[in-house]
Amino acid sequence: AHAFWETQPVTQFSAERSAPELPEGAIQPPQKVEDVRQEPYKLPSAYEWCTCDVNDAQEIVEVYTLLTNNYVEDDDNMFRFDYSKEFLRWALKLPGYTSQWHIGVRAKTSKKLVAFISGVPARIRVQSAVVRMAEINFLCVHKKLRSKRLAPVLIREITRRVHLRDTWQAVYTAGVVLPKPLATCRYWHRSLNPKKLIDVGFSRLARNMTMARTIKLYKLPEQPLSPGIRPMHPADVPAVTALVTTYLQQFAIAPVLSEEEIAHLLLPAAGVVSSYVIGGEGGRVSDLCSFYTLPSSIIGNPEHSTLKAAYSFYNVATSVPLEQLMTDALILAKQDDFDVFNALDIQHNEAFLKDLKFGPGDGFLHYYLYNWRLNKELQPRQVGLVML
Ligand code: MYA
Ligand code: JJ1
Repeated sequence: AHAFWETQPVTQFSAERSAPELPEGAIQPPQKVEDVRQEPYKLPSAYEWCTCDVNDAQEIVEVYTLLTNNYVEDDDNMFRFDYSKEFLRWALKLPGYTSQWHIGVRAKTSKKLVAFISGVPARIRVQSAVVRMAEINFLCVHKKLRSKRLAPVLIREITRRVHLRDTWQAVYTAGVVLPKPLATCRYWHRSLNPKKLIDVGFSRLARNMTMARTIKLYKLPEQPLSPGIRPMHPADVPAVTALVTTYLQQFAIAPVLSEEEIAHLLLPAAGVVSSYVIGGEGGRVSDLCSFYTLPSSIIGNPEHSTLKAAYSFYNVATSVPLEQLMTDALILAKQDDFDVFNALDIQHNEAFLKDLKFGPGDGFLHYYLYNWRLNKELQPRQVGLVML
């Protein structure tokens, strides 16, 4: 059923390879870098490989345009992720990144970009092992080139280029089921602008509810509840790194983040990422909440062209209840004109989702590891890693 994935070092669905007596860890031993295949994989003759320079103003527009027109949609094809250029640059330029892992496919004659896949370096702790990995994201094949087995070629090529950097494992997420999810998580949604969400078909008026009652139900205070909550500053990086590091230790899978990575991922960037802290003036930061900006195009709506969504990122509460901290995240997102606040049921999110009036979405996110085996599927609450 999976002609490609059956050939890859991933946990298979079949009983044989998921037998619990097999050891946890690498499925295949690392090769020698000098033994890694030197030639790129073969593409159909009308296409050629390119590396995309995300620092180049024109090349980032090409990646943006491919994704904005061809990337992930919901099950009913009503919404499509619309990652901004600034966001893509941020997500692809993580400390230690290489443009060798920002891989495009162009049509030879027109030079049009028709496919893309990316990787960024990360250290991921899986239970007690800290493993150097590539985080793979933004796999996309133009709609007109679908079902021609181009995706396996892109995956093989990025695998080769990751191997050339002496890296033998990867982590990725997808909305589709592949062999074999490490964890299956659900999206939850908190309406901030219920009228627009209903108008565009993102949500529906509940039975026995009027629009006026719905608007009242989702109303939030104008100002955050926690005195002193403020945007994170560069001076907070060491304290936030310490806070996040301790927090992430409790999960079965989580990133190990350096100060440099925390600075890159969490320092506020307009239209990309928002982070707020409590405490820290000369002392230690006690709490952190953060979310990233990922709008979706609304497909074929004459009134509204985009849905402005905030996605929960890393949140740590120590001086206030988590529910209060996340209420502040909702208030701050509302102040910034977001229409909806999205979160997965990972981390400690289950503890506040229902009380803060999030509702379950129709989308799931499956987490996967390449060339790393675990004996047991994880519960969403054991997942600490957020992929962009
Ligand atoms: S997840 C987001 C993926 N992107 C989208 O969903 C955007 C919209 N869709 C598309 O652009 C295309 O439909 C894609 C497939 C490109 C997804 N992950 O070329 P095909 C398998 C992995 O004929 P197309 C993200 O970015 C499928 O099961 N495999 O199909 C993380 C089948 O294999 P098999 C997928 O529809 C990506 C084969 O591809 C996915 O034209 C992580 C069919 O190929 C998927 N999301 O193109 C990638 N969807 O026959 C893996 C389909 O076996 C990284 N397929 O069932 C692995 C680690 C690599 C590094 C390792 C280093 C050590
Ligand atoms: O956004 C999603 N679903 C929405 C819209 C559904 C439209 C019809 N299909 C949804 N809305 C209900 C909200 C409602 C608000 C009030 C309270 C009750 C709930 O459920 C879904 C997630 O739920 N999104 C997707 O399906 C997009 C794809 C998700 C997979 C992402 C893969 C990422 C890959 C790369 O890393």
